[in-house]
This record gives sequence, C-alpha cells and structure tokens, in this order.
Amino acid sequence: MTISKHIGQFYINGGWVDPLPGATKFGVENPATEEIVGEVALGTAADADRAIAAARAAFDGWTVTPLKDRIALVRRILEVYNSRYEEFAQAMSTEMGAPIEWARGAQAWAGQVHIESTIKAAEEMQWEYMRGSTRIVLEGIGVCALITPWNWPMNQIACKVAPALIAGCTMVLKPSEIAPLSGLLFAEVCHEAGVPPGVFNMVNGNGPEVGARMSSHPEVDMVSFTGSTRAGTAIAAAAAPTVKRVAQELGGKSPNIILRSADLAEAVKAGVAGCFGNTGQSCDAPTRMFVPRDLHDEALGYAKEAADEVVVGDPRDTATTMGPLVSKLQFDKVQRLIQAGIDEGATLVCGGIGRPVGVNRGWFVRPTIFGDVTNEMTVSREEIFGPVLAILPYDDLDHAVTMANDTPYGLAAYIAGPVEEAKPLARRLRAGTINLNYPDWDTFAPFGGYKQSGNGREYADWGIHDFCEIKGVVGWGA
Ligand code: TXE
Repeated sequence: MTISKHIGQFYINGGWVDPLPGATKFGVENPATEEIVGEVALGTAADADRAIAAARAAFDGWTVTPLKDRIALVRRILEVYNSRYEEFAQAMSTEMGAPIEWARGAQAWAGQVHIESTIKAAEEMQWEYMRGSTRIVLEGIGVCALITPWNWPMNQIACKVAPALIAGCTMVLKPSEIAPLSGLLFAEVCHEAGVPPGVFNMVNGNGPEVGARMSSHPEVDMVSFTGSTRAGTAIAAAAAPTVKRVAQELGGKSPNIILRSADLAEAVKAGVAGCFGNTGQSCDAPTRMFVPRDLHDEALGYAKEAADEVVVGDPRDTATTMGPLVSKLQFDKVQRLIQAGIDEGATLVCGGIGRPVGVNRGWFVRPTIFGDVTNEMTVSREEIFGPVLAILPYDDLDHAVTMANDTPYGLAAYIAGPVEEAKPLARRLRAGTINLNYPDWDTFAPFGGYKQSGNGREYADWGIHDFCEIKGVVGWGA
C-alpha cells in the first residue's frame, strides 16, 4: 500500500500514536496531478518532546547492545524494506513526482544501497583499537534528531537511520512534511523488523515548530539535517545553546569542467543528463557546465540535442524520464530563476518560462539550458533546484578553476576528460566529492560539503563516524 494506514499518526516508543492536542492536518499533494492523496498530521513541540523522551529512555539499553546485534537488526530492516520495495517506489512517485522507473531504479534503490553499504562498513570498521597505551573507543553520540527533505526521501532517511542505529544511537526522524509517505512506510518497516521501543521514533511536522523543537531540545545530542541553507543555519543557531553536534548537508551549485581533450558531444550530453536527473532536484547536480570558449557554440548544440530527448510527462508512464517539480513553491522558484537568466542576458538555448506545451496541471517545467552565462549571473550563483543548466565559456584551466570555486557552495564538482589530466584539477576544486567522467554512484565515498554546503560526511563508515563520540581510555595498556 502506497499510503500507510497510519497516516495521521506518529510512531513513538514502539507503537503508533495519535498526535497530542494542537496538531493540524496537512494535505499531501501528488505534484503531477495537484490532487491531495492523503492527510498527514503536523505535530507540535509537545509531540517532539514525547518522541525525544522515548528516545532518551531507550538510549542506555540500546547503546550497550552488542554491535553484532545492532548490525543484525539493520540487516532485518533491509530485508523488510526489500520485501516492500515496490511500495516505496510507488510512494515516492506519488509524493514527489518521480517517474516510476526512476523511483524504482534510483529513489527506492538509494534507500536499499545505503543500508547495505552501512552494514558492510560497520562490519569492516575498527570500533576499538590501541593508540600507544590508550584505548580508542567509538560510541554512539546519544539521542539524534534526523530532519530530512523531500527530494530524495529514502536516500536521506536510510543514510541517517542506518548509521545512527549501528552506532548505538536512538533517534527521532522528522521527514519532510511535503513528502512524508515514504517515511511513514519506513516506520512500519522498523516496527516489522523488531526495532526495540523508543530506539526509532518518527513524528511529522513542519520545520519552524517540530524541527525547531528537535534542534533546541536539551535531551538531543545531535541533529543530522539535509535541506536548505536557510533551515540549516536556523537549526545550527537553535542547537548552539546546548552545544549539540550539527551535521548539515545543504545546497550546492556544482561545477562541471569539460576539458578540451574530452569527447565534447559525449561529455556535454552526460552533463545535461546529470543536471536534469530527478527533475534537477539534487543537491549535487552539475548545474554549471564550463566549456572551452571556442567550443562553446558547438557544446550548446549537443546540449540542446540532449534536452530534446527528455520525455516530460506522467510519472506512472514507464517512458517518462522527467516528472514534475515537487510543489508549487518550487515551481514558482524555478520560474523566477529562469526569468532572471533571461533578464540578465544569458542565451536561452531551449526551455524557458511556463509548463511544457500541452500540459495544464501539475508542477511540470520545461527543461531549460542557458548559454553565454557568466559566473556573476543569478543562474550561476543561486541553487535553482530544477532542470536548468548554465553553460559558461572558459579561457584556460586557471579561469575554469577560479570560476568553479567562486561560489559559496562546495558539495560536488565534476570533470570530464582524460583521467590523468583531470587528477591535478580535482585537487584544486574546493568540494567534498569530485566526480571524474560521471562515474557510477559510490555509496562508500564520503558525501558532504565544503564551505556553505555543510558539515560532516555521510555514507557508509563516514556516516557512522558522524554519529559516534570518540573516547580515549588513557592508561589502558600501561
Ligand atoms: O527546504 P527545507 P525547502 C534547497 C533547494 C530548495 C530549497 C527550499 O534549493 O529549492 O532548499 O526547499 C525542515 N528547523 N534544498 O524550503 O525547508 C523541513 O520541515 C528545523 C536542498 O522545501 O530546508 C524539512 O523536513 N527544520 C536540499 C527539511 O527541513 C526545518 C533538499 C527540508 O526542508 C526548519 C531540500 C527549521 N527552522 C531543499 N525549516 C538538499 N540539500 O538536498 C525547515 N525545516
């Protein structure tokens, strides 16, 4: 069932509970049809308090549970998740408009692969070791608030919940109120897998009420957040008085440098696909493409060819390669930024303002490419979070690197061309992940940002480390 029978409830202390008085209802919209598919409850600070109290009470028992038992529980979660895989794909297709093949092959798969990678990393990690006469011990940091966004719902839930559980933490998850269906299903999975009461809790609510309470609560030891820079800074400020650890995975404006020696057609087309995947709603999307100045016009031609191949349409249709944006809010934001590109004099290669021809409902946008972009233009500076690519000409590699790094963000960067030429450039780019020639996704590589793209690293052992304290027992070997 795509829609949990517990929609409208929260999962606290091992069971489904009704929200406390004061909660409101929020219609979950299918962004492809603008239809409300169900009503989720938006809790209050009191619901957050209740869930945090359950997590706090469960912590002492869970954190001393042997590691092998914690891993076994996460493996059981994986089994149950896999048995309900299609439900997750359908839920995400409904809540955020992912084309069904993408929902299966990317969105639901991301949840699966993060749980698998975390298990493997946990088995291979050194949890305790001697350094001189000191015993180094990794221990779960405590009660964690996990606040996740709507663009990759299960990706973010899995790469927070799995490492937190394995590290020996207890937690309260607050999925995005815009796309809460997969989070509800995931709470069902945790229940079915036998997660002990209080170890995993889930509440729904909006950011300023429930999210803010989770961020400031004195019994929460860490907040792990993925979302906007705006919310990320609010969370860090709310967390500061209680000196919590705050892991933030925020926005990006990732550069993609295409080397002169690259196969231009192939590199441009792959770059367009990377930018347009998930309807452009990925924090690490390669949104700024740098091409040698004299190859710029040729590159625009290849980019347009790639854009013409995109099939925008009904997410339920297996031929669809691009679904709608998640909401009217995001649609309006993307329209505003496309207009800024036009107003500031970039060359509109394809796409533009409005829905695709013939579409009159749903938050569908036109895949858009701008050429002759400079790094000062709004389309180069702001995270658009839609299928909008900026192509910028560069004079030489120093120029390309300077522009690539000239951004407040630093989540990812891309280089296309011969690997030996790309390697020295990779060292010069200020970003957490450098992708050479659009590699397959590596869920064992660290993922996280330099600069205002965030703090901390997720995925596999990197994610586990984020949820651990490091204890030194000095004199152990004396
Ligand atoms: O995100 P929000 P929005 C970027 C992207 C997008 C923009 C706005 O550019 O266009 O952000 O998206 C919770 N305290 N990204 O406004 O609000 C909220 O309830 C605590 C990039 O929809 O950040 C939800 O669970 N929590 C990004 C989560 O934050 C708060 C993914 C994300 O929603 C809060 C999403 C507060 N004060 C958007 N305010 C990425 N890095 O991938 C909100 N929340």
